[in-house]
Amino acid sequence: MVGDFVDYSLNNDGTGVIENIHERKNFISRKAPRIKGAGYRGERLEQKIAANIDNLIIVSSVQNPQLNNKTIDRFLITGESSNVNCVIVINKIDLDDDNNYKIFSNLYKQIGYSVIETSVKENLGINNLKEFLNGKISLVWGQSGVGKSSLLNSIYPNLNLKIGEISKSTNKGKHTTVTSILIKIDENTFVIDTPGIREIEPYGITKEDLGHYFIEFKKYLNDCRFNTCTHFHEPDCEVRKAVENGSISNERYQSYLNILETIEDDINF
Ligand SMILES: Nc1nc2c(ncn2[C@@H]2O[C@H](COP(=O)(O)OP(=O)(O)OP(=O)(O)O)[C@@H](O)[C@H]2O)c(=O)[nH]1
Ligand SMILES: [Mg+2]
Ligand SMILES: [Zn+2]
Repeated sequence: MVGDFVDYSLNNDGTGVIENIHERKNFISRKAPRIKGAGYRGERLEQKIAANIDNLIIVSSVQNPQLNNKTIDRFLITGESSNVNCVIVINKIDLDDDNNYKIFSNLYKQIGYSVIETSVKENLGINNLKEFLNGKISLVWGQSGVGKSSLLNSIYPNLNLKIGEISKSTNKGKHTTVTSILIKIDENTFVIDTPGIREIEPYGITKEDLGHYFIEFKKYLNDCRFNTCTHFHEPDCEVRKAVENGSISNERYQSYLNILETIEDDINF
């Protein structure tokens, strides 16, 4: 897996053989995309993305493709469930004259996340993002076309990563980056550019656990009447009370319900 520490032996011809993979501190994965013809209930395997990550840099863009907070939430719970520090990047702020994206950056800041607003085009927020990458191993993840490779090129001008166009008909990217690569910046700094993905479905998360990965829910979880509470229909649910009195944002709660609904009871693992 990208990011693994391995022992290997080197052959005379320059090829090598991996002999041992060191224990992983963590790894990020998602459900593999649906296979055509397998049907809705077809088996969904785990697709492992990268291991030993310090930062999950979740990149979205205000337009082309349009910002979707429910998608950001899915990336967030993937990171939270793997114990990785999550950082939210909102790119292409030059495309939003009315600054509507501020509603979402404020929402996530309020919850306690680091949110970095950037524009590659107007060179905004680039140094700010660079500081988060310094001395760390960071996985840069998001949908196709949000500007992952552009941001890395702009932070590290020597990289020359391939940049793609945005489709005029769908306003989405064209899957320009095709494989995940780990790039060494200096002795202590590594970044992983990844191919943009179409959908993000977290892997291996149970209905009972989901609430733990919405970090602002945590302080209410122990006070629900049932310890198996899924914060949906159960009586005396402290999470629902917090939504009703405004302590938890309704946007986030709707996002929670939306993900809860997609977790299959029986074939999740
Ligand atoms: N207006 C604007 N366009 C940007 C910005 N950042 C990137 N773009 C454009 O967005 C398009 C896609 O950029 P990429 O860097 O290839 O996106 P990506 O996320 O790496 O896409 P994949 O490799 O397909 O996952 C390119 O046309 C970039 O020029 C920005 O801040 N503002
Ligand atoms: Mg790319
Ligand atoms: Zn509850």
